Parts: sequence; structure tokens; C-alpha cells
Amino acid sequence: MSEPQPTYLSDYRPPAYRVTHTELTFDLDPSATRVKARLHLERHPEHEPGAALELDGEQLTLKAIAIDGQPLDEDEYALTDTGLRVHRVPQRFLLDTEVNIAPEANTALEGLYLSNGMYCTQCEAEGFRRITYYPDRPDVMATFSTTVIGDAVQLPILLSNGNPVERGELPGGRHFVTWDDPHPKPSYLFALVAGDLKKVEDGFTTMSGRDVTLQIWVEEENLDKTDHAMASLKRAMQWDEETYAREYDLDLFMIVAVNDFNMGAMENKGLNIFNSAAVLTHPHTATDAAFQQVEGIVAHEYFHNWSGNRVTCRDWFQLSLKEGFTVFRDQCFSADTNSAPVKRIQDVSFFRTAQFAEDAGPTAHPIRPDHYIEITNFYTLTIYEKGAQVVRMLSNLLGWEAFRRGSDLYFERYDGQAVTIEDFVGCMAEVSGLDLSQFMRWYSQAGTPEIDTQGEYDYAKCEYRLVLRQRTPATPGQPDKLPLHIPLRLGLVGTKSGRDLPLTLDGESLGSDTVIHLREEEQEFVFTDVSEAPVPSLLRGFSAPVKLRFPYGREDLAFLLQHDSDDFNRWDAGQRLAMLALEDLIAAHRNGVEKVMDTRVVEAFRGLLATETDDKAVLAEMLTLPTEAYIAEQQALVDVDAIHAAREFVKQSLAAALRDDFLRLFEENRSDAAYAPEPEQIAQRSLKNVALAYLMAIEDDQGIELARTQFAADHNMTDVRHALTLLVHSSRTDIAEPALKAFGEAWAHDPLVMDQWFSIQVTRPQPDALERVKFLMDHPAFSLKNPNKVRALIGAFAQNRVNFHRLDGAGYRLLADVVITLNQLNPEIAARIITPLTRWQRFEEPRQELMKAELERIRAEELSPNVYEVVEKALA
Ligand code: B3K
Ligand code: ZN
Repeated sequence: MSEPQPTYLSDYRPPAYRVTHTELTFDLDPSATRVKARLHLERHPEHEPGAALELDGEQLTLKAIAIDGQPLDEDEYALTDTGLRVHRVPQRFLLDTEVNIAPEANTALEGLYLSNGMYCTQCEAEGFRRITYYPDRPDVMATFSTTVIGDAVQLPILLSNGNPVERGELPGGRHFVTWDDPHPKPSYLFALVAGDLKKVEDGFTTMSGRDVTLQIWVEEENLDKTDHAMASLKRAMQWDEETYAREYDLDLFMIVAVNDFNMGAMENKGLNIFNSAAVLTHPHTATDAAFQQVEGIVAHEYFHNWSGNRVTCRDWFQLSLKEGFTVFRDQCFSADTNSAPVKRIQDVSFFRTAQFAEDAGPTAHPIRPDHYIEITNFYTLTIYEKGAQVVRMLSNLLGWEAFRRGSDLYFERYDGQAVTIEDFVGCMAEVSGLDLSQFMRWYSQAGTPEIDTQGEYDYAKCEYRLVLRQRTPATPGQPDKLPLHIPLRLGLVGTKSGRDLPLTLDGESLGSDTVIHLREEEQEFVFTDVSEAPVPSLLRGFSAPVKLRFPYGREDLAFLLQHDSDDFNRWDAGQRLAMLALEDLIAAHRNGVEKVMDTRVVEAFRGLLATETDDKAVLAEMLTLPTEAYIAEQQALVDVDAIHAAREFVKQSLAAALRDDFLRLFEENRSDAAYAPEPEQIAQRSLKNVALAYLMAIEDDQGIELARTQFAADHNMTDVRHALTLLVHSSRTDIAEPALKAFGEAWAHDPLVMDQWFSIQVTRPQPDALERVKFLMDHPAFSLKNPNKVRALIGAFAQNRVNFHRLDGAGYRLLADVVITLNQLNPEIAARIITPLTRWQRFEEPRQELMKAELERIRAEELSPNVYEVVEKALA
């Protein structure tokens, strides 16, 4: 393989030829599927006559090619590894091609492949070029007509985008269905599914009174696991009508569940294809978190119908245009259907751990990158989650009403077009009159801005002075950064009253909760008429994706934890307080000094446990300590063992000091009610399970017994999995092993439960975790060809802080071995699973050297562009 070359945003040119209509015929066969394509092409008005026709195509065997019915001579076109060029074409013409492809040999799971005997496709971003020769770029939008032919017995169901218009029998036991998709779409939204599938059907009447048939297609044994996805889909359809006035536009909406899938799901027009893990749920097989995730992903893919499909991206540099906006939409939907503060807490906590780490690592990139080698590597937390944070900032800057007008304008003006981030932000500027030019830097500048804040109360003048300084650290390729426009939501909480104080800035009174705009490198804000000394509550609701430092004392944080009117910041104050204690303990561990628990944390927790609360889900979050991964993010250099020891110590100290409170909490929140994935029940279960985790922290007989009983009661997967995890992660092998064995045997037939069984074992802190991974890689339920299995076993192990980072380097070696194998089988997954190794600079010696050595070993292989790009960056 030659060295892969980058693609640059600055090289964008409109396509020379556009496709107005695409006719496809698939004659399905595992080793030789025949794909006939008839493309209706015409030259783009901006292009000179005589431009050659360039089509993308990979791993295709060309059998026939003709223009306007005339077969081409060999000297009239040229074939390369990446496509096909026809030297001379008319202004308007029909191109007919016929190619052969081999779905059964497709382990990359891009293009057309086989999963459990079922044919399916994944075309985003550039998979369609593995199906047929085509201008495989999002700014070419065509209507599609697709005929699928297959064996009538093995493949009774034949699906594609749009509406079925014709079906019939064919000789040799074959049959066909023709589908028509009237909405022009880019090739990345094409989909085909064929297999022995069963459906669950329901309906939805849109706001204009049209009846839409909703279908979820699954393998027969999963028919009982579709209720929640169907209910979520209907809620999402309703929500998008109520919130954005967006209505569905076909008569049929289908979801198909497949076992082998590289990511969560795909928004193909009218035919969403889902990883079975992102759609199937049952109280006995899926946890509350999985139920909520399914709801969010079903909604996300559905919302793409407008933000992505009707209005799509001009090129892949604009990926965040559809992903950032759609994540923002699904986050708001989930906040409206569940506990809004908890949704925010969970999203932010994940963001600050994982996206901040990406921004601080060698693959840091802006929300709109300016070059890439392999676009598949750019489906990142930055594009998705930071992109969503930026849209959220826009919605807050404009206010909901103006933001809605901006989104209406965007959908109306650009319907059926492929557009850019400027087009989107332009609509927001146009409807609001705001100058968003500085704001645009959020899209081009990588890295997490850091804000240093100082605050001072002047008793004599009754003034509170806030000084803010922003700085974005250098990231690869971007040494110098400009100041960003950062909206900071805040309040001042009076230390006497415990209430939000009225805010007056420059003579203007702003209520008790306001947004200030930081635009300069350094800015001062003086609040007047502040009647008592306040503690500032800053960055409420995480109003901007930044790291904010303020020299809070522990009393200040305990105070905010008790009094802040913003639930998110109450939670955050608790996290900051715990972090201060954890930092002391990490230092003590490193210096070999005896660890002493900070009583203020204990008292703060006691306070939380003593107060009545109406949102149990928020309380459960407040009682949860920062994860080891989050703590690691806060350290200059990561000392894995010290972090683990410190966190365990805090957990055990809290458990010992507050044992009776946790026991009471556990008992009060136990319930025998039939399982329902409803917010109140979920909240109650999380609170009970947080309590159980503390009770198990000291591993006394009573804690063990409660976990054992909860596991044995087998009431629902949330409780069973939590109890089993606590047991397996404890030192009580005598109880854990039989439970694990029983669970593994009972669920051997269910791949999604087996994924959980794998993860539970390989995340245990005990030193045998790595040996278990090796052992389980030979388990009949494991396969490196299945991305879910790779994530459940290898991905989960790489999150096992103490064992992945073993000082003998065996954890790193194991991951590198898997990357080397997957580089051949499935480059997309290989380039993802390697991430933890790329963060080597964050660790202390000797770990740095060990990790680097494994990256170098990978680099010596013949690499796919995907892995090549990541490894080169990591070692640069
Ligand atoms: N748009 C898809 C992701 C495609 C990833 C391709 N490697 C799912 C989503 O974001 O909805
Ligand atoms: Zn998406």
C-alpha cells in the first residue's frame, strides 16, 4: 500500500456531473452479487464541456459499461484502485454499469455485507463506492429506484429506501421487490436489507393527518424486544412535530436490527439500520441505561430525516452540521422525556471525560477539520458532542424562539440541498441580527478553552468583581489560538440567605441568573448592589464546553452543594469538593503517607442523605464519585494506581461513616413493582444501586448478602447486572464465580447479554483481568469479526484502569495484537479501539515507553489508511 494522502477542505470543487436519477438492480449472492446501475447524468452548469467523468469505486469487478446504450471500448475509460474515469461524455447521458461484489468476504462492514445470513449495507461515509461506480459524495443528490432480487426461501424479505412499488416471482425460486425513493438523496443514505426477518408494525398520524406505517424488522427470536424502540420512535416523531414543526415525509418508516454493525445506527432514508444493541430491549436483557440509550438513538436517527437527509452536508468536512445539530436535538428530546438535570449531568460528565481527553490528545481536531486522511476516523466526540455543545450555545445566545425561527429558515431555504456550516450559522445570524463572526471560531479552533476566574466582594461598595481570563492551549497543527466568544451562565448565591441574589451589571438589572459574554482574552465584570457576600455559581448548566477554574474553598463548595438553585451546578460543586479530597489522597498515596479522609466530604454526603429530595435521579448522581477516568483527566501526569487507591479509599470511608444511611436508602428504594423503563422507577433503582455499591465497598457480610439476594431475585437486568458486577469486582470469588457461571450459561443464546457478561469480568480490578480476556477470546460466543464483541471484551478491558495499564506492558501488548488483526479485518474498528494507546503522553514512565513501543510495533505493519492516520498522529 502506498502512503495514504490527505483530502483538504480548501480543495472542494462542485462535482462536474450530477446524477438526477439512479436505478439499481441487485441480484444477491454471497460471493458474487451482481449490481447493475443506470445513472441519469448531466454536466454541472459551472463546469466546462469536455470534463471527464470521474466515478468512485473500490473492490468492484467491472463486467459491463455503456453510455446511452453503447458499450464502451477499453480505450474510452480507465480503471484505478479507487475508481473509474470515462474520458469523454455528452452533456446529458445514461451510464449503465454492471459489477460483481462479494458480500461474504466483506469483514470491514462497509458497503454490502452479510450479518447472520442477512444482507445489509452501511454506506456512510464512503461505503457506496464498494457497491457500484458512483460519484460517492454527499453533494450529489438523486432519486433512487432499487430492485432487489434474492432467493425466495432464504431471503423472503427484501428492503430498500422509500416505498415498495412492485414485487414478483422469478425463475429458479427467486423473487424481487422494487423500491422507489422520491426524495433526492446522496449515496451515503442508500440502504438495502435482505433476509429472513420478522416485523412488528405500528402507525403514526402526522400533524397534517398523513398515516405513516412504522415497522421494526428483527430475527424471529427478538420479536419480544421491540416495544420500547417502537414507543420511542413514536415519541420522537411527536416531539419533532411539536418542537421543530418537522413532519415525516414517506408513507413508511423502517428500522432493521443487525448483529454486526460498526457503530450504533444509521439514518438511511426511510430504512434506518441499527446495531441490535441500539434497538433491542427487554427488562431481563437490557439495563435502564440501555433502555435510555435506545430511546436516544432511535430519536437521533429519526431526527436526521430533516437534519441530515432533507438538508445534508456539502462535503464531509461539514459532518458536524448534521451530527452536532442532531445530537443537540436528541439531547433535548431525552431531557424532555426523562429527568432534564440528570440528562445534562450525564452528558457533561461523559463529555468532560472523553471529549476533553480527545481535545488534549494527538488526534485533537476542530469541529470542522480542514483535512483528513480517512473520514471514518472523524466520527468523533468532537464532531458529535462538542458540535452539539456549540449548537446549544447558539440556541442559548439566540433564545429558543429565535433559534426556532433560524432552524425553520434553514430547513426551508436549504430543503433538498447539500450545505455548509456557514449556511446554518448564517440563518441564525439572519433571524437574530447577532454578529456571529467571532462565534465561528468554535468551528475552526481545536482544543478546550481554559478560563481562570477570580472573584472579590467589596463590602463597602456592595460590589462583586469577577475577572475572567481565557486561553486555549495549543493543539497539533494549531500553535496559536484566538479568543472565543464564550457565553457563561452564572448566579451569585448569598452566603447569608443561601439564595440567588439579584444581578445588576452596568446599571442594568438582569434577574438572578444570567449569561455574560466573554470575548476578550481578559474581561472584568462588576456586579453592583450585591447586598451580601456571595459565592459565585459559574458556568451553570455547563453553558460552554470549557474548563473553568475558580479558587473555591471547601466550605464554598459544600455551601453550593447545599444551596445552588441550579441542579447541575449543585452536582458539580459536589464533584469539585470530592476532587479536592481525592487530590490530597493521591498525593498522600504517592508520598507513602497515611491517608486521612476529609471530614467535610463526609459531612456533605451526610447532608445529602438527610435531605428530602424530589428528584432521586439527581441525588444518585450527587452521591456518585468522579470516575477514575475523570480524575485522571484532572492530573498533569496520570498515576493510575494512586488514582485507584485514592478513589477506593474515599468510597470505603464514606461507606464506613454513613453505613446506616446507605442501608436506609437501599431499603427505602427497594421495590417489587413490575419493571417499567419510566423515569421515576429508573431514578429509584439508581439510588438504591448507588447505596448498594457503598454497602458493598467494605465487603462485609451484610453487603455481600444484599448483592447476592438482589442477583438471585432476578427481577430485571439493571438490578441483576449491578449486583453481579459488584460481586465480580469484589474479592469474594466464592460467591462471584458461581453467579457468573450461572449467568453465562443462562444467557449463552443471547449475544447482547453475553456482551455484558464479557464486560463485567474484564473490568474487575483484581489482577487476573488480563488473563480472563485472553481466556474469553477463545469463548464460543466471542468473535473478532463482531464489533460489539470487540467493544465488550477488548474495549471494556482497555477501560480497566489498573489492569490495562499493568506495569509489565501486557495490557498494551494485548490491545496492539488485536489492533494488528483488526487492521486487516475491520480497519474502522481497529482505528477506534487503538485510542487508549494514543494517549501515552498523559502517563508516567515507564508506561509512556511501553505504550509507545506498542504503537511502533503497529506502525511496522502494512496499515490501512484508518490505522495509519491515527498511529502517525500518535507518534508525531
Ligand atoms: N451517521 C451515522 C454514522 C455513520 C458512521 C460511519 N462510519 C450514525 C449517526 O450519527 O446517526
Ligand atoms: Zn447522527
